[in-house]
Amino acid sequence: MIKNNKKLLAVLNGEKFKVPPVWLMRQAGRYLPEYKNTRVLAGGFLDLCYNPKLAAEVTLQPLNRFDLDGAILFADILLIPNALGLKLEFREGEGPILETVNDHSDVLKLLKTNAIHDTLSPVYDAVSLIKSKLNKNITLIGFAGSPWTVSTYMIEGRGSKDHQKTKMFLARNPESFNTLISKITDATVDYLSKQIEAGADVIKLFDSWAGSLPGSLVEKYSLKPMKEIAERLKEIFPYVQIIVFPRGVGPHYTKFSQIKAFDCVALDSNLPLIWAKDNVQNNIVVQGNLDPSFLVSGGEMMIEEILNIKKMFSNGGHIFNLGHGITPSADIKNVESLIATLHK
Ligand code: 1CP
Repeated sequence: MIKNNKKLLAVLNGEKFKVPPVWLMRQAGRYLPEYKNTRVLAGGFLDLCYNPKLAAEVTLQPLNRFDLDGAILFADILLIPNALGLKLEFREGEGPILETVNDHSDVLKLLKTNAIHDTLSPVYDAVSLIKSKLNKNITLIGFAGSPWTVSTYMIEGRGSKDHQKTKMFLARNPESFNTLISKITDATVDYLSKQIEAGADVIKLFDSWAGSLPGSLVEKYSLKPMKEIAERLKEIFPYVQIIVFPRGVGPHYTKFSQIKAFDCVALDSNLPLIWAKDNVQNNIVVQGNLDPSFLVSGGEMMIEEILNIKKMFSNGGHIFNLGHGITPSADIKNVESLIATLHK
């Protein structure tokens, strides 16, 4: 076993600790006043993502406040579609608006994989800069969206609840849809390779909308493309650790925990803890899964939930985290209390 002074990385490599390492999905974000200031200074959300100095600054902001074991690169899953040639805009209060892919000719119009670096090189510079400033005990997490989740934004043009347009595209033009998934997969492998070369210790793949797929298609469109990305990355970088987050797939979680190329599965907040312990953690390190709403409400119930999660996963590999991203209305005092409760 490789002994590691980075606790989060050590858990991924099989070490056990009394207090699990902790980081929080979306830990840099609008609940922090210093984030809002830097975002204004940058000009807008995309300007912030493509400004290495400011992106590094916001990545480090939560670590200056809280005793966290991981730093996650500040960027967004929609930078890949942007780098493939689709116009992207973030309007205040409205979320992302992306130019859409509507048919086969739009899929063919996407730029070649090797062209993405023209747009994405500031992200790699941000990774190097963060690495140079980061305390040696903190694990640096790089990330990308999964091909399925990224495809939903490319087809819908924005966040959607039912992904009807994407499912229509998939059902009516399966070959074009498969070409789109391959294009995203290739671009993601290249993008993440550059993040690893620049210093990312761990890679997380966000499949935030995996739960929107019918059960019959979870394996084909959520699991398989992420497995391909993980296997191709590990061929080049055998030691890189990979966390996958197939949010909302319920009992399919077990299949993800059995894939050799994955090192950790991030659990959403819906899963019963005992089920996740027996059917997921039994096979692989787990991450999660406090409901982010507790960081808004706080109080005794939050403390109880944190202690339950910690206890349930205490015999196997566990990285403490939320079951989804922290919300803008989260209270900083509750984040402090979360960390203090874990360390007690
Ligand atoms: O300042 C702002 O107004 C923008 C809010 C914001 C932030 C802070 C967006 C827009 N993206 C981000 C950063 C981000 N996004 C990070 C790095 C920061 C960190 O974790 O500390 C990461 C890992 C993401 C990943 C991301 N972007 C996901 C996957 C995770 C998840 O939450 O499910 C998704 C789905 C996106 C798309 C996206 N970007 C931003 C928004 C509001 C959305 C969701 C759009 C929607 O579906 O409605």
